[in-house]
Amino acid sequence: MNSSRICLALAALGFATACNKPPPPPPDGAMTIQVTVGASGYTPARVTAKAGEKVRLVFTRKTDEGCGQQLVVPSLEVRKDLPLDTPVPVDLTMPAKGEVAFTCGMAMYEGAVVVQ
Ligand SMILES: [Cu+2]
Repeated sequence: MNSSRICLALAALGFATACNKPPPPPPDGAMTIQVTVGASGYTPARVTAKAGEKVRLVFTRKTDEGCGQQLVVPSLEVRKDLPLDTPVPVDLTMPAKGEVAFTCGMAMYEGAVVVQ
C-alpha cells in the first residue's frame, strides 16, 4: 500500500492527516527562497536577506544521488527529511548579523542565508 492510499484510508476513518496537505502559508511578509538540492549540494548555496527579515526557505531535493536526503539547520535545531521532489519549507527570522547556515545530515553540503 502506498502512502497516498494510507492517507485516504486514514481520512476515511476520520483521522486528520498531514498527507498531501499544502504547507502553511509563509509568515506575514516573509521572503520565499527556493533552494534546490542536487548531487553536489545546494543551488543557490548562499543567499542574502536583511537583518530581522522573515524568510521561508523551500528545499526541494531533485536527485537520489549524493547525500541531500536530510536537511539540518543547526541554529534552529531543525533536522528534516527531504523526500525526493517534495518542497519542504523552513521558516526563520534573520539574526541582526551573521548568517543562518544549513547543511546535509552529515554536514558535507553547506549553504547559508547571510545577513546583507
Ligand atoms: Cu552529507
